[in-house]
Amino acid sequence: MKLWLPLLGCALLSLAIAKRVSYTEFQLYVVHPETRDQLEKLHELAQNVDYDFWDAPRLNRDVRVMVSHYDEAKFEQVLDRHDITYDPVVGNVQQILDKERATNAEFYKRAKRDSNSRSTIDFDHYWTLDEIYDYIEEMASASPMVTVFDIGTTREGRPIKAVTVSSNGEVSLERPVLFMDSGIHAREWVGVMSVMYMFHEFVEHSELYTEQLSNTDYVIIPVLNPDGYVYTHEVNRLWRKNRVQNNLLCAGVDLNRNYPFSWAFTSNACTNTFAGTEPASEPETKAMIGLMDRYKSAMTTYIAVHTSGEMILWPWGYDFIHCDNWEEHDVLGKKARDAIIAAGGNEWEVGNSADVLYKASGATDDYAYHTGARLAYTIELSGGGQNGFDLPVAQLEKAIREAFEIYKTFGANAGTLPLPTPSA
Ligand code: 0X9
Ligand code: ZN
Repeated sequence: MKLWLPLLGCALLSLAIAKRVSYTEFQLYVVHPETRDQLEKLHELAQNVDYDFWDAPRLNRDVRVMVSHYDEAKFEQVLDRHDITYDPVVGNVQQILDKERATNAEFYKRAKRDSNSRSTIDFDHYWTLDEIYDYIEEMASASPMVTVFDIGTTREGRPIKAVTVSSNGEVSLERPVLFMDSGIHAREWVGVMSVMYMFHEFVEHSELYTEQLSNTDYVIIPVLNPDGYVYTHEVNRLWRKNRVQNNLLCAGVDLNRNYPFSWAFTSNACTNTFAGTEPASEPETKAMIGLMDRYKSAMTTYIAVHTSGEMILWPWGYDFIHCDNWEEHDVLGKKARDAIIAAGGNEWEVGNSADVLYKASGATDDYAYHTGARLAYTIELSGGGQNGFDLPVAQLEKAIREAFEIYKTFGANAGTLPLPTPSA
């Protein structure tokens, strides 16, 4: 049997390259843990590669889990044994993905037809990596506020691009910087779109945002995992990690477990949260660390943009420890939450990352806080309910406008903060 494994690996690999991954044979469950024991059990199941948890298990919350039809009976048996209630909500996950793809393709075609020489700038469809890169480059040529540069190259040879926005032109390091990234998790498209929306508003309608732009500079990595992002557009919509080939069977490091602060070893390279072979093993991580190093003397605020769950989370995330200035984080987080409510959104949860969500080591937020950002948040935007990461495009604009309320609140605040004191 052993001899066949490499062959099987190669076969799977070439299949993955050639063909779009299909989720016809996958079932989506909504599971509802009601006791500590049940919660514990779900945390344990989340480590199993056969079950794709779309949400972190939380008490008395709906948790979406995708399971192949092959593993269904086994999964239901475990849930029954622990009296965990569940509903099988979608029998064929591919149907959701197809619907999103069709609408997206339709918008894409229309946008291409309508635009003459301009890049696509509608928020009615999910942008491809090329669209994102074309747009920021175009803005860099058109606006003195914008600078674009490459901060590294991925394993598959794509550039990782950063873009800065400053009403002074260049980021001088003499005034506060708000540093942010999205797309570290490939499938979390809504986050990327929200950042592109902010960029678009700040650059093309800058006169409306003097409070945000007059004393704050922005350093943005719109897609921190370009290989993964392209892979979600072209092959597997539900891919999360980067695309490094770990071994014959499994690819991908979870870049949000790869940072060299409180990095924790994980043994199974096939899991969705594989942390890499060592801290900062990945080129995307190295690129981001380099960029943060360059701006850290002015970085007052950091935002990691993710989906989903409607949460504003503050450090630490690697353990149940509140960071020193957690109250300052909490007050500002709640201000952003109020702005979302005023704009017609839900009441988001604001709190400590480990308490509200779960403990996770080696993430960007803890790294940024450790590096000297006075305020460091992870935000989890609105998701698509039973559609998972496929928020229908009809709801996209609402979700990105809500995120924009956070960016405006944090952006205005960032400019009022003193520059970090250099560490000895
Ligand atoms: O698990 C993650 O990386 C983030 N959630 S997601 O569902 N988008 O994958 C949360 C990271 C929170 N930060 C820390 N725990 N440090
Ligand atoms: Zn994420």
